[in-house]
Amino acid sequence: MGYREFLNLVNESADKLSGLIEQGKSFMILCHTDADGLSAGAIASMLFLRSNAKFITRAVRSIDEVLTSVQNMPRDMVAVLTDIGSGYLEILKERIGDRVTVILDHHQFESEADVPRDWVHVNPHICNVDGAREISSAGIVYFLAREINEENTTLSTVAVVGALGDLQDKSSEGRELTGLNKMIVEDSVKLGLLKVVDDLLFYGRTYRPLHLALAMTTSPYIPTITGSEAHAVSFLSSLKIKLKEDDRWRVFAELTEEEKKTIYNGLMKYLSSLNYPPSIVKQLVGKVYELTREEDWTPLKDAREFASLLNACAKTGNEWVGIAIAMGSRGELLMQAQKILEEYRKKLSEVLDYVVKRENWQELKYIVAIDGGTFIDDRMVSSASSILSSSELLPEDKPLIMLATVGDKVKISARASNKLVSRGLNLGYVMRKAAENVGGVGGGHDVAAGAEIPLAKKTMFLAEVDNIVGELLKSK
Ligand SMILES: [Mn+2]
Repeated sequence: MGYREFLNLVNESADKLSGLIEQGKSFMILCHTDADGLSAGAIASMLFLRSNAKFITRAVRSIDEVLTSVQNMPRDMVAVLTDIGSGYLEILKERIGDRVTVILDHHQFESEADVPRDWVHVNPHICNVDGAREISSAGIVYFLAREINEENTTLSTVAVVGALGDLQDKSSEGRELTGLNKMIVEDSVKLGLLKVVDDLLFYGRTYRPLHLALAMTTSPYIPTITGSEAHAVSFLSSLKIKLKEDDRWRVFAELTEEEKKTIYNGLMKYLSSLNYPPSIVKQLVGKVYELTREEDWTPLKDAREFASLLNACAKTGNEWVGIAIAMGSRGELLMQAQKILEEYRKKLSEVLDYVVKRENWQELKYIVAIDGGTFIDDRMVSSASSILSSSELLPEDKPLIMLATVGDKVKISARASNKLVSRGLNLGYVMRKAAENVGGVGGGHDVAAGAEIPLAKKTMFLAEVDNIVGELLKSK
């Protein structure tokens, strides 16, 4: 809980970054391709834009892309890595140690000793702040941007979106952002940009017809209803919930407490009748984060849905659309993003429908592995595993290891319950060690991590993971 130390680190780093801006340096922002990464990249872009600094922004999927980008850029340019980098300090030092680099990341790192003296490294773990739950990379960049120019407090909503994109609300009772994230929420509320409401977390609670709100909600994923308007309609009708008032579609915000209870309990019954854990429904209760200045009918109104939209852009090669929207673009570009989100939703529910059938689940002694092979797009494994893990569909006592094959490589995404973490599991460590042992790379957070390994080593890798997980759980 070193919030003060963290904010001090932010202040010092803001001074260093301002120094670089004053020297007239130009910057290359390299942001990771997910909702938090794009949010972080967008806030960094606005920071440089408002500081009149020259910059370009590029989304990167792997550390290899970071290295090639840096090695190919002009020598006097400064690379700013957001939401990627901390897990690879040793490689970065070895390959680009001679160039001043800024790393703004919340993933776990091995040793701070690997950071060259003239680099800027802002990471909550340096100050014992939990980077998996209390602050996202977008939040780190936000604090830095706020320190450099107060005008950047308007970007607080984007930092909230980034944190929700990384499911940082998941660990608290009742889906709420806590820790440093809560300070960002407060900035946003003070400016009148954000409204926080206790409710059921259906996307579009104030403006979307009930059945659409139900079908479009992906956090949590509700088996057979998420992604299916038809199923949502028949479910609501079976509960005798009126979808229309006269000729107008009703919305969640106008339902009586009684009706909300009926839906909540109805979902529990429905899920257990299909043999899914009814506790999924608990994930539907919490704080709704509403962006007051966004138009109704857009996916930007609800911060969780905004995050889904950025994630969709990130995972379909449309990163620039997401970054531009997070920077404030609307109009034509927003229409385009909505289409991207629609298509991505369809694809994702196909993947999830396939996965929840458990046909390709493989239970080892300490882990559950789901091998998507080439059926699951490697860019979707992290989203699919996040959604699965937020939906309580996994055994509580085993972490999920999800795999997808791309060419001669396997992309892995791992998720664990908070309960397992409290018993000593750290997936960031597990992914790094197991990947290293088979000639790959890996790392991340204690609850969520990833790796990339050679295809030929898949079985060996899973055995390694099973082993290391078992050791960690036994040692405590
Ligand atoms: Mn992140």
